[in-house]
Amino acid sequence: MTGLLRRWLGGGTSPEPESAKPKAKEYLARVQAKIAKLAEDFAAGTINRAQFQELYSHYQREIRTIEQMIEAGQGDWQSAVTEGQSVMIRKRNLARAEGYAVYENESGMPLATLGSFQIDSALLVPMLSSYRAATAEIFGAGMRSTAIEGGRWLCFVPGQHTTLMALFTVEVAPKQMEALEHIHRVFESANRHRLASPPVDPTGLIFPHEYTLKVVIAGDGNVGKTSLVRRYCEGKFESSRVMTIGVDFQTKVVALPGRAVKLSIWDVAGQERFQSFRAGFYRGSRAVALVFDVTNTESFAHLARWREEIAKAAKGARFVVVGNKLDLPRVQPQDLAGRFAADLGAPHVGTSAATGDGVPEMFEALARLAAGE
Ligand SMILES: Nc1nc2c(ncn2[C@@H]2O[C@H](COP(=O)(O)OP(=O)(O)O)[C@@H](O)[C@H]2O)c(=O)[nH]1
Ligand SMILES: [Mg+2]
Repeated sequence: MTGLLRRWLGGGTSPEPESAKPKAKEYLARVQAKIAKLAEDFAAGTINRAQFQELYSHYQREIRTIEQMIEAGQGDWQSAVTEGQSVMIRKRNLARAEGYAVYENESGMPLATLGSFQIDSALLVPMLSSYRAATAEIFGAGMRSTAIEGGRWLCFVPGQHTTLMALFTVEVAPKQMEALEHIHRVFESANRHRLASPPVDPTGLIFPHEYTLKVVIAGDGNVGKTSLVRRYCEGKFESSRVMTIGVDFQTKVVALPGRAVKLSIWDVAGQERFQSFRAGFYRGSRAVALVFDVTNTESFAHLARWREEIAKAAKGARFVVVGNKLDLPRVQPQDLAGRFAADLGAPHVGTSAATGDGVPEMFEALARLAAGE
């Protein structure tokens, strides 16, 4: 309890209306309880330092503001209350996994990367080997994490055959690190036969994920749906492609904060003539990308119809609005798309399947929505 608060709760000569006082007192006590809970959360490792620090100062600020308003005799202290903001602070400071990389201990070579693991290998390789030398000495030292350039954090999870490295946007909370350790343990045990007989063929490995979530890529024909999926799943782009007939689907493990989920990505043909059997494909989807082509206003105008058709078949599906072909001169005004997305409560992402810009963001948004984050 702060000195100010104690002074205030202890009585004193506050000039505010008597009725406001017990309520304010009650509210301040609730904030104090939240601070106590915050300390518990940090001690339990469920939040990181940035989350603790900012939430703590948020609560302190709130207490101080209310106290000052009460002292000044302002009855409307409730207007200063910002409940709900703490959720935003927690979210803003949550460490998000940008990507994972699995290195083979024996050869020091990368076996696989998931998500975007953009880190200079001139930095990485010496770090990895000095890290491995250190853990060999301090047996059982377990996982480590370290700050790297740009405020990002790199986590190391040593295993028998491989080392998992995970790149996070900010410092991770201990619980997230535990989750990583768990993922890696499952990875090593599931792949132990392949890992034990080098050279390891990375294509034969399986990557643990929590569950498979179905997502759908919808929108008119020719907006670039198939190209976006190809770019994300196969890392390539072909400028001339045969139009999609019917439906295609691919799966891909996506890195989310401290965990991985597998998306099964359904690419629905945009052609009107297939509408009769489209409904079936929407069923069970958790998140949907409504894709339009920024050089084609009609493709944007049709999104409302796509949304309606999908909402009927997949109740509760969430949406992300995607403007593709950003590498070309834009015709569809950006603010209209932004407003359309905001009305749906949907994120709005700009992409280019041709250059790859925005593509990971699009699929991560889908994964987060599908996972219910
Ligand atoms: N310049 C450019 N062309 C694209 C992009 N995405 C797709 N295309 C092209 O647009 C056409 C239609 O793409 P496709 O993926 O088949 O569209 P879909 O019918 O929605 O699946 C193809 O010729 C692609 O090469 C992009 O981001 N930029
Ligand atoms: Mg297609």
